[in-house]
Amino acid sequence: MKQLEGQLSAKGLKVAVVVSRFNSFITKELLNGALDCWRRHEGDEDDFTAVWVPGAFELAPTAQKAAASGRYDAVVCLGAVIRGATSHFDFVAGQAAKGIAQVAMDSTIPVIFGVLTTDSIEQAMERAGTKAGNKGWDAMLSAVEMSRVYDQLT
Ligand code: INI
Repeated sequence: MKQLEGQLSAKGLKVAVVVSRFNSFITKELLNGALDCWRRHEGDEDDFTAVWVPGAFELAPTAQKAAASGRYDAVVCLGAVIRGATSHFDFVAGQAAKGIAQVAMDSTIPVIFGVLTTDSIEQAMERAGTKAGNKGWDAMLSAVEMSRVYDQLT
């Protein structure tokens, strides 16, 4: 049996992290988690670019441009859509997920979904570095792994 899997080393990789300003008290923590994961997996801080956008709705089109630029080995999208904070939660969350999935399908590099969609601020805080871990950290680990998988498939 042949098996293929991605190594968890970011050595020599370049990443763009598209991060939304909306709910920035949460997304800043997701970004910190992503950077921590990058550093702990041999990534160079100079090869980590954060791209700030207004909200989750803007993540997909910006990720598409970053992926198409040819400058990065992976793109990570970070955001927080909180039901209690918006009457159009389903629209914003759904569009972000659909848009990022579409960009991921159309790109030659991995495009990773690191968007929290929660019912409450408390649930978002739990996933941004408190009791349920840090979704930004997890998203970056997926980016490193998937970049190494794609390396072997192309
Ligand atoms: N953007 C978010 O990232 N999270 C939210 O919870 C949110 N709410 O509540 O509406 C949100 N809205 C802004 C949206 O993403 C766009 O930035 C805005 O509509 C401009 O296109």
